[in-house]
Amino acid sequence: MAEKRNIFLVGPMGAGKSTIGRQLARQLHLEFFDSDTEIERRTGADIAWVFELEGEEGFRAREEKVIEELTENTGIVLATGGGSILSKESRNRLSARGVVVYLQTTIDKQLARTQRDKRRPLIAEAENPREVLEELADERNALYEEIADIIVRTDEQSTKVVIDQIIEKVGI
Ligand code: SKM
Repeated sequence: MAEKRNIFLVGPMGAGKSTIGRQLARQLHLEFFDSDTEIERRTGADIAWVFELEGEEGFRAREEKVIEELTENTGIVLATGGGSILSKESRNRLSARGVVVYLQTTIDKQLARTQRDKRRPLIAEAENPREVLEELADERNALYEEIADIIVRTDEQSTKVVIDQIIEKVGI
């Protein structure tokens, strides 16, 4: 890359942001961050525990702060939490400070990838996780689209093919 740009991955839980982000960063020799991991590192607690102790509101405040700080870097790949785009400030920062890649997938894939995951308290306890994911999609898909520079589907292709598409579309 001529100038070190940032790549920010947005999309719902289970879209593959962390897995794809880590490999994409390795391939491009960029540093990788994951906002959920960063919150866990700073609090010393897993995401489910942060939700339990501080509620979703407390978690969102932490998430906004982490996005604010991480997006100040240059030359990073950042996998964002699925709900990080709920914050207008975070949407503005992501749009302004890097190329935003929206990873799209199906509800079926999300369900398969998020089973028994300590980082997904919003669906872990739900009686009907599919319904929750559908509601979240209704509420959030327009927000992902609003800030996306590039949209890539992750449900029908391998991680390698997704990464090749991102690299091609970003024009790195
Ligand atoms: O940030 C975590 C947390 O479980 C909340 C979330 C969401 O709201 O979609 C997604 C995860 O990445």
